[in-house]
Amino acid sequence: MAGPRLTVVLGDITRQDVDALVNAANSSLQGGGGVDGAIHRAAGPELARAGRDIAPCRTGDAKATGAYRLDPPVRHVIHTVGPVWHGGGDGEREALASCYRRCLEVADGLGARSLAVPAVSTGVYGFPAAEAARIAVDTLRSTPTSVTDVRLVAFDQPAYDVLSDAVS
Ligand code: AR6
Repeated sequence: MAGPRLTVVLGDITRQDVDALVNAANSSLQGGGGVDGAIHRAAGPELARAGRDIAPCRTGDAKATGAYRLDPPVRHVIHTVGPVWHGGGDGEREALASCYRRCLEVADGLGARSLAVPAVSTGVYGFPAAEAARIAVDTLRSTPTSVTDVRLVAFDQPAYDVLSDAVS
C-alpha cells in the first residue's frame, strides 16, 4: 500500500471536510484546552460522554468515538494522547510516533479514508514543533494504511511553516 497523500493546511481542525478528525486529547477523554477544547465544543457534550465510556487512553494510544454535532462528512473523532515533553529522554519520540501509527490503525478499523490531524503534543505538552512535524510525517508515510488523504492542520503560520518543511 502506498502511503497517504499529506497536505498541510492552515486553519481550524473542526472545519475540515474529512471522514475523521484526530484529537490531541488527554487520558481522560473528557476534553480540555487547545484543539481538544475546540473539538469538544464543536461536537457537543455527547463527545465527553462517549469519551468517558472508553477512557482511559494511554499515552501513545488512540481510541475512536462518534463525531456527534460536527458537520458532515466528519463521522469519527480519533482521540490520541501525545507525550508530555520532558526533554526527550523519556521515550517522547517513540510515544509520538506511536500516536500517529495508532491513529492510522484505528482509522483503518473504521473504514475512514481521509483524516485531519493536529500537531499532537506541540501545544500544552511542549514537544518541539519541528521535531514533532518530522516524526508525524515520517510515521504517516511509513505506516501501511488504507487511509488515502491526511490533512496536517496548522493553527498558526509558524506551525504551517514547520509542517510544510517536514512534508517537502
Ligand atoms: N485546530 C487545529 N489546531 C489547533 C486548534 C484548532 N482548533 N487549537 C489548537 N491547535 P494542544 P497538546 C493546535 O495544546 O500539546 C489539552 O488540554 C495548537 O496550536 O491542543 O497535545 C488536552 O486536553 C498546537 O499546535 O495539544 C491535553 O491535556 C496543537 O494544536 C493537552 O492539551 C496541539 O496543541 C494536550 O496537549
